[in-house]
Amino acid sequence: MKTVSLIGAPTDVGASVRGAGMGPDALRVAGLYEMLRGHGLNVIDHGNLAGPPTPWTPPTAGVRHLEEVVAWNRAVFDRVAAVLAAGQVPLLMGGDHCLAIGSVSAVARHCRYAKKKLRVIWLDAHSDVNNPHISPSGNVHGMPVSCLLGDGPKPLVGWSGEPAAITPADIDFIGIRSVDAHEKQAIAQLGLQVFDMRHIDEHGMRNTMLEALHDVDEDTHLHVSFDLDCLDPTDAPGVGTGVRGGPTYREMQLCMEMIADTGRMGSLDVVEINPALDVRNRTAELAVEFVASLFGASTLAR
Ligand code: 6HN
Ligand code: MN
Ligand code: MN
Ligand code: MN
Repeated sequence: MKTVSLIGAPTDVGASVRGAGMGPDALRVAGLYEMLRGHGLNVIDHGNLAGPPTPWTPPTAGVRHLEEVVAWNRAVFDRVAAVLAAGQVPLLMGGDHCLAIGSVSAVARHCRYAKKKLRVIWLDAHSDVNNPHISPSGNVHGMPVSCLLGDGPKPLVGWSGEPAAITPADIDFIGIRSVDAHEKQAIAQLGLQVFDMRHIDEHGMRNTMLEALHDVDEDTHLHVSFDLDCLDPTDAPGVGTGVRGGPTYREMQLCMEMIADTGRMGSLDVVEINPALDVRNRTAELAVEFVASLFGASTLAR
């Protein structure tokens, strides 16, 4: 039986809006553990990782809270690596999206040893491909993809044991609708596969996901990095950087179901839930519904 390991990382260190640090408990209150158990999975809740408080200082050399971001990601990296080594599926409960640096780096290292092909699906309103030279905010939750591609603040690069944890061909973005001016250039230069909302409008979620998943095979480890602001803020108000015009509830469910159908999801981040901005824990409850679908809880037996 598959074992899913829940790892809480209660921090908003990579953001400028406070509150994402309460995400892990919001997911627990919404019944994440019980839902996974109910679907026949073994579940271990490892509790919350520890790390420094967020200092709320302005950016230095284009980056905010670098030292603290490194400390939190180090804790995430170590725990995700241990969970993968034990043959379990790590489910990182953020926290803000900067934590994907630690989790995806650990997954990339694991895939190299296990001789697996890593594919990353980035579900987000944002492309998160800023770096300190181009970021308008200095917030590291807008930079994780660059760090993973080998272009970020030095202390956040190279953790997988290679100069870059992933190559541009290894990652597909779904739901994007907020891209900063210099990020647009980076996307074009790197040739990143960005399925933005315009693409989903024109081709539908089904065709979009067929394209995004086309090269997933039995040797693939699929990592899903799920930023809750991918959803429309009317459905998911509890996020710090919401952008209107997201996929509908059913489009998002189809996206999750098609990922589940591959049978290759080996690790997952659930990030950017901000309970301080939420309405009666609606966003965490929605996250639990979508995670259920990612683990195969479709309407009919298939
Ligand atoms: N997130 N592009 C903006 C920035 O500050 O770099 C927003 C980033 C949001 C990041 O939601 O994970
Ligand atoms: Mn993000
Ligand atoms: Mn986002
Ligand atoms: Mn692709």
